[in-house]
Amino acid sequence: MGRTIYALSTPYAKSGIAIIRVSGIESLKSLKILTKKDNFIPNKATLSNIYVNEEIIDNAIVIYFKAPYSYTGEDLVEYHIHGSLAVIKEMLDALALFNNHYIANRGEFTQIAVENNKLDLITAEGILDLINAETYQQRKQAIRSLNGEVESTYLKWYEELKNILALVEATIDFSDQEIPEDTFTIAFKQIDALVLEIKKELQGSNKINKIKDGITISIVGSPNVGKSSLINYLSNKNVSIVSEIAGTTRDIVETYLDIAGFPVLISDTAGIRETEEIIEKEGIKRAIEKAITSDIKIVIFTPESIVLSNELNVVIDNDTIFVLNKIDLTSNKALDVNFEVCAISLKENIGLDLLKAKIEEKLIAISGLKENSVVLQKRHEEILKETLSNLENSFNKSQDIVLLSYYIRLSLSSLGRIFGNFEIEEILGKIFSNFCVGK
Ligand SMILES: Nc1nc2c(ncn2[C@@H]2O[C@H](COP(=O)(O)OP(=O)(O)OP(=O)(O)O)[C@@H](O)[C@H]2O)c(=O)[nH]1
Ligand SMILES: [Mg+2]
Repeated sequence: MGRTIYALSTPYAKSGIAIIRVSGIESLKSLKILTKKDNFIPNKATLSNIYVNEEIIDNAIVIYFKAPYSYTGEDLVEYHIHGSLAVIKEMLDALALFNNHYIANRGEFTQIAVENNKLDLITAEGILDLINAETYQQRKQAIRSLNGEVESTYLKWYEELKNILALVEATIDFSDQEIPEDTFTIAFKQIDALVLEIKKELQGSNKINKIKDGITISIVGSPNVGKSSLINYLSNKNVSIVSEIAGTTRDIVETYLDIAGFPVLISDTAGIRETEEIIEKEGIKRAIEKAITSDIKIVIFTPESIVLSNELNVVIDNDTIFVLNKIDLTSNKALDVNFEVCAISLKENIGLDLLKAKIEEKLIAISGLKENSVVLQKRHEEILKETLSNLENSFNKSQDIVLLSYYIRLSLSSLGRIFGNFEIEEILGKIFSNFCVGK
């Protein structure tokens, strides 16, 4: 007999309502005992007392979902109890005492749902992403995989590969006769197109993965130009010390931000100048290293110092935003520079909305959002890379039709793993261990 599992599906914290889910063949039995009621109509919410040791511990809404019409496909009961830490604890303790009731492992509800074909693997992975999404853009990405957008692309490729295989294998069957000349040509053309598509998807995903992992921005420039003032303004916090003394910031000061739904890690750095001071020197070295490795660089000048020092020149690339701060100090708005500059005053609040719009524009460009790419799961990425290498192998073995079909078969079987076609047990454990308990 299968296990009956239970878990708190909401956070273990004081809240209005907490939900405990119980899934498995004995879930109805424990429900009846806990409520002292016998008749439960599936899918119907019922207000009921919960009894533990003859004592009423809560008044809760309970819902019984009859197999197979539940999230897991098993009999499933939801207890919507009051979110008191005492009630939650007593409920969990009471459930633990029932026969064959076990606390659920991470993601076990969803794993059972996949095993019972209530969900496919790719959708389950999308659910995991959705739960982990912290910003608007991350949530949007997750919903795309939940809606089957990713899956339909994979399915299309799978079908195409099957057709190519059919074409090639049909030729093998006639191998004692003359192999039609154009079989190879057609097959290679189709494989070539598929290889290109998969490569494009992988490249797009590399870019857009930043939506998942976070985009890094660093603020660099000479001392005293307003770098720390800018990080404080953007983060709306006093993260970095601001002073009129040049060389205030030495260490890298970092903070997490949500800019237009993008997860961003932004760094304030030491002002770059010639110095013999050993600590400042180290700070400047770190500032340059940080800037070079950041996705976006914000380089700040002031009207009195619009020069690109050699050190700053090193960090500049296509993803650099040039900012001219302290324009309140000058009446001369005409700038003698050959690059686009965003003129602002952090003191007088001038041009800041434009700067923010510029940063957003860069975030969109850098994240591949425009190309409509999709964030690929690491698992999918690995499978696609393997499929690609098998497909590319098939090119190399082009002279031999039997080898060609062998590599197409290999490609098919690697791609098939995306849908969980093979080695299901092995991958299930890996995926679901990232879920939270109760899901
Ligand atoms: N007039 C004017 N002063 C500003 C503006 N922005 C910042 N400041 C002042 O400029 C000084 C330096 O600002 P910070 O933000 O500490 O400059 P920084 O680039 O971090 O300097 P270091 O850490 O020394 O490299 C402070 O006194 C700020 O108040 C501005 O737009 N206009
Ligand atoms: Mg500073």
